Formats: sequence, structure tokens, C-alpha cells
Amino acid sequence: MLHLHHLENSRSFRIIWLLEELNVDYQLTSYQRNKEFRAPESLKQIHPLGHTPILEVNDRPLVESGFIIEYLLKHYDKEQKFKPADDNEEAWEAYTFWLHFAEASIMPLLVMRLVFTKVVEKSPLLIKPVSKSIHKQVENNMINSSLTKMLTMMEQQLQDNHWFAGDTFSAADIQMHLAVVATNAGEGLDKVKYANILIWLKRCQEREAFKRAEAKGGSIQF
Ligand SMILES: N[C@@H](CCC(=O)N[C@@H](CS)C(=O)NCC(=O)O)C(=O)O
Repeated sequence: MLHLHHLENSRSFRIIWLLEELNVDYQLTSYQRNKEFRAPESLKQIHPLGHTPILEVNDRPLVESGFIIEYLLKHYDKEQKFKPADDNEEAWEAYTFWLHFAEASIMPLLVMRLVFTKVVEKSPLLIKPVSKSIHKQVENNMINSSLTKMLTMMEQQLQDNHWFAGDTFSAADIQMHLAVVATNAGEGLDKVKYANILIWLKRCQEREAFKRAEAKGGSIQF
């Protein structure tokens, strides 16, 4: 029995989406973020990290979205529809690269940006100008230049390919989706510079399993 613990507007949307693509039965419990934008304390009773996603498999709690994705593919994707075959070297490499890139490279940068935004929001009035100025420096010197390089790589990949792993949709697209939504928040990505990323995003949203995932877990909004 699969039981997914999902936090609104979070990485756990990926697992709802994959479960819908796989068309397997699962139980879903959704949680709201608290005032501090954190997961509720009660999640720590399911797994000590208190993060989502948490997928309980016969009462054993699995964490880490990349690991959960690989676990689900190993056990439920017998026809290997959502991961390139091991002997398709080019697609396998692209799949593995983007699956890891999402959590190892782009998400930490986006989390850093979010943390600084929250620090500014929560700063007492008196020190707000200082925290705003630190935020601006970090954003300009550390975040923006790295993010631009990453988005350029992503755009290049999607200019040459329909999906991150090549011609075929895979779980790497699911893992990358949240990062693209987050970078497209606010003013939105430049429609010319990142045209292929935006077309890819639309392609994801048009999938029936994506629509079912949104209906069950809510849409991702920043
Ligand atoms: N690398 C982990 C990150 C897990 C994580 O940080 N989850 C966030 C949701 S996007 C969370 O639960 N945050 C709530 C909190 O830290 O209170 C994964 O990919 O599963």
C-alpha cells in the first residue's frame, strides 16, 4: 500500500504527478504550510526530517524525491515508460543528469533566494533596509549569474529536444518541473530567451496525468 504525504505547493507534487502517470493506487494526505511557510510539526511523526515528499510503502517512510521517483520506477514502471533504457546511452545520461541537477544544483539556489526573501519580509522595520541591501547583494552576486547559466543550459537542452531526456517524456521532466515554475514566478521568464523552456512547461501542463495531479494536490504557485 502506498501512502503519500503531500505539502501544498511543494516538491511532493512531483510524486503525485508520477503516481498519476504510473496509474497506481495510492492514498494521499495533504498538509498546509504554517505561518512560517514550514511543514507542520506533525510530519515529524511520520519521518524525523519532517520534509515532504514522504511516501509510506507498507508503513515504511521513504524520503527524497529523487529516491522516491527511482523507487516507484523500479517497482511500478515495468515497461520502463518513464526512464530511458540503460543501453540508450545518450538518453540515459540526459535523464540521470537532469534528475540530479534539479535537487543538486538549481533547487538549492532557488531555496536560497526564497530564504532571503523571507528574511527581508520578517525583518523588523528598523533593520529592513539593511536586510534588503544584503538580499540584493546576494541576489546580484551569487544567485542571478548562476541561475542565468543554468537556465541557458536548460534552454539549450530543450531547444534540441522535446523533453529533458530527449524525444520521450521521463521522470526527469517531473523532477525539473518545480524549478522551472519557481524561476517563471513573478515577472516570468524572458519569453524570447527561454522560449523552449516555456513551451516545455506548457507541454507538461497538457499531460492528462499532470491535470489529475493538480486536481488532487493543487497547482504549484509561487
Ligand atoms: N531534497 C529533498 C528536499 C525536501 C524538502 O526540503 N521539502 C520541502 C518541500 S519543497 C519541505 O518539506 N519543507 C518544509 C520544511 O522544511 O518545513 C527532496 O527532494 O525531497
